[in-house]
Amino acid sequence: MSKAAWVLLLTLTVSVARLGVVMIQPASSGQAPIQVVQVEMKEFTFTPKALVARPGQVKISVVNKGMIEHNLVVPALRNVTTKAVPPGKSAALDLTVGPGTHQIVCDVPGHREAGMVATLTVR
Ligand SMILES: [Cu+2]
Repeated sequence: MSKAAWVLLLTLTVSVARLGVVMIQPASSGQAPIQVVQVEMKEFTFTPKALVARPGQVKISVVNKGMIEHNLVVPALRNVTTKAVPPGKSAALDLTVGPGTHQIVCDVPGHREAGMVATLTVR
């Protein structure tokens, strides 16, 4: 391939990548969000404790590796929450987030107090 063709190909690839970022905007329902953040829960922690995402649509995919039920709640986002996740099960939470640091908690009674908190930093 000639050098000019490579440059053209590279330019096209960059354009497509930029389009992909723009398409984070919710175009239609049922479309898969671009960012997926994986989180594990157990007694009494989230792993990782510091999540990072870009502004826009984020899917938090959470698995319960503990022995009892947990959930994942974002109090600052109108308490958007997974349902109670039984041991060994997983759940997902679709969010649209802006820049900032949002606290994440498990709101099963006593769990937040026991340290079951994390942060989602959007930047
Ligand atoms: Cu919990």
